[in-house]
Amino acid sequence: LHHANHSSMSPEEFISRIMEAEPPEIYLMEDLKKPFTEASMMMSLTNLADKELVLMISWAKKIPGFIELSLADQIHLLKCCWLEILMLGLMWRSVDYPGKLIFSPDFKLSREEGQCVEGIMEIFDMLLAATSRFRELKLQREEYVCLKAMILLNSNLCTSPPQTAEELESRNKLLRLLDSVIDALVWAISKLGLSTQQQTLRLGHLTMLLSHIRHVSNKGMDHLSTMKRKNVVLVYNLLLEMLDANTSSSSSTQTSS
Ligand code: AOE
Repeated sequence: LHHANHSSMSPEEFISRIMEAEPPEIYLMEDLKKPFTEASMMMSLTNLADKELVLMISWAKKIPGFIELSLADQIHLLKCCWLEILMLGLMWRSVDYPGKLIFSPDFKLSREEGQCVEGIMEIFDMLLAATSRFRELKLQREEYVCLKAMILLNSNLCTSPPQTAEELESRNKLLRLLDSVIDALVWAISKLGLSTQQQTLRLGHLTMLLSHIRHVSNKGMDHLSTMKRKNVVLVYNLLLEMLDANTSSSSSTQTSS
């Protein structure tokens, strides 16, 4: 049987669906040899990110409406925002630990430990600063899951305009999906017992934080490219395979699991 179309879903229902889509906690499961070297720390970070990216693909597919987008859009969205999504997740895990980055329950780093990797402390500081901002705002789990879905669905929007009828259809679906996520975030904020004006301000503050996350992600990308990692292509093929496996952009009769 088909899942209900996301546009016929209440914001409450939509949020509960994206809450269920949340990936499980990931453990690095490595013997961290301290003190770290540049190579060992980058290796651990990369191993963690590899595991997270696999789960990120399954997460995206569980967002109501995502697999109804064209495969090209699905891939493009994930390619654009994967580091932002990882970073927001990191901030969420770290929000109760001032001064620490909780990459995983068994891999926590302080800014000083970043000293061994050239250029990483600067990124750590930006991540810690954005995390403090979420702490000040007392970010709620419902809001967090909405923001993460917003990052995914918004990442594509200002790129090349749709050319074909199919691209246009996917773009329209994407816009309606973004509406649903914004409605869901507004609903989540309305549950907090704030005045109407305070609700509006909170929505503003939360969405403005997304531009900081984009900024830190761009800085992180620059940093990563100076670290010259080679197997990016490998991850891309994995992405294609995983998205293509259980998805069709043309057939509306296909059932999804
Ligand atoms: C942030 C959050 C998190 O959970 C893990 C990591 C690990 C590495 C960290 C990064 C982070 C924060 C910023 C850091 C970075 C290392 C250096 C940088 C500290 O300053 C990220 C490790 C990234 C490993 C690269 C993996 C290749 C990814 C390729 C993706 C791709 O090509 N496609 C097509 C997208 C796939 C989408 C699913």
